[in-house]
Amino acid sequence: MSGNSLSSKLYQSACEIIPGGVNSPVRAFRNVDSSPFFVRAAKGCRLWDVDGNELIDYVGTWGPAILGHAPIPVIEAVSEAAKRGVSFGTPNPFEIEIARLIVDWVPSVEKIRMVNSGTEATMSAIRLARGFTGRDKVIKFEGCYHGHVDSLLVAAGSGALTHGEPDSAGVPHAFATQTITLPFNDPERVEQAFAAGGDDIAAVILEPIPANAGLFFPRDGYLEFLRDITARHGSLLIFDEVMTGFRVAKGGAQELYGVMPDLTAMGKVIGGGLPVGAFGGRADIMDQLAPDGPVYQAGTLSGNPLAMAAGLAQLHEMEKQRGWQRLEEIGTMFESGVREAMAQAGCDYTFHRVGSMFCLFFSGEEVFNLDDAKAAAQGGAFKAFFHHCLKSGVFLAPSPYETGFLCMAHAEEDIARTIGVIGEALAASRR
Ligand code: KE4
Repeated sequence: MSGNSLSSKLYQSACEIIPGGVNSPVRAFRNVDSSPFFVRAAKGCRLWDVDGNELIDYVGTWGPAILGHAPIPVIEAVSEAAKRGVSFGTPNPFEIEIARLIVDWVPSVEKIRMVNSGTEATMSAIRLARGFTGRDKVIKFEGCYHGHVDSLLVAAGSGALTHGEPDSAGVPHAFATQTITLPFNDPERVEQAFAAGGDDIAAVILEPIPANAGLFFPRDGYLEFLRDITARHGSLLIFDEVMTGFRVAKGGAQELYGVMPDLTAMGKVIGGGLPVGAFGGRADIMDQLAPDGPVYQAGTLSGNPLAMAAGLAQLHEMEKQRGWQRLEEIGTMFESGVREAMAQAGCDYTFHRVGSMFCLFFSGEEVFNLDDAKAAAQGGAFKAFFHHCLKSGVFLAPSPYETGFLCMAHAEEDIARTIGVIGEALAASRR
């Protein structure tokens, strides 16, 4: 972005009154030593910035835009709902409809409560797990990001990792002592933690497919191991499916791997781009929530009719278009193109994909945890790659510690053009 662009002028103004000029740190482009462009409009798989530049978008507003931007069914549903009022502060029929859909689609969910962000979803699930078990400690994994919940901003991924602050200031030491942070994909360390204090571990929370330190996968049997050890110790297993939910499969990662958590945090796709999160799971646990139970949790705009209408329209459209099958077709095409470009560039790269989620590590070494991902992110190759792609009209997440998203609006010609740009960027990074 040139210094005299409108985006740069807007960013200067933003920095005067908004911390870092952004309302969420990852948008600041700090990890790629740049500053953000401002978007005027988005449609399908494209963004247009305020200077008129057109970009093929693989950030997808960090996951919600699974149909692409401004899909007609969502726009129509929100417009219609808005004519009848935008918030009531009383229950509305949409809340039951989306709750029923989620209960039907997500294998382990018997009851659900809507909230307004992924952070609220994981925060509430943790409090509920502590209230249900009467225990305090929580196990999380290095590199997994669960939103900016005080007790989970420890060795966190995403923006915390991007900005090198995996342990945020402002979190009392007392909070952090209740969080046990372990490397992902290391069963022995989990066994040791439970041996040392299993009777005080309320829950184990994880992204079943970690996607906030780049994208990597649970080793064979790892999720089943976590399911077994938590059940044996009376601890709850919480899947944070804010990103994987309704994306890697209709029923999320728990459907893909056939492992049933006790609680699931959700968000992003279920809001159709509007502010929504949700948490749900076993009815006997969820019934501990106020007003029936002792665990308090609330929200002025939880179940907001516009957000519910947007989420319902998006989810129904995905089902109608057999979206998960189509996204696998698009993903397969994208992956074969990227792998061919990597081979032609003759470089050491590792490419991970599950469905419509992907990540390119700039290292030939396999990536199974945060340390591997950090090692792969060394050397600054990502920054040059990112900027080459952006200048060529392809917008990837501005950090090596994020995941890319394909959407239903990425057509063959978009993929072909993107692969050409990626090939040029990989070749340039070799020169
Ligand atoms: P929100 O509070 O941002 O809605 O959700 C937090 C969250 C929880 N769990 C997982 C697995 C997540 O990926 C997220 C948020 N994801 C980041 C992108 N890696 C949001 C982008 C941002 O922070 O601006």
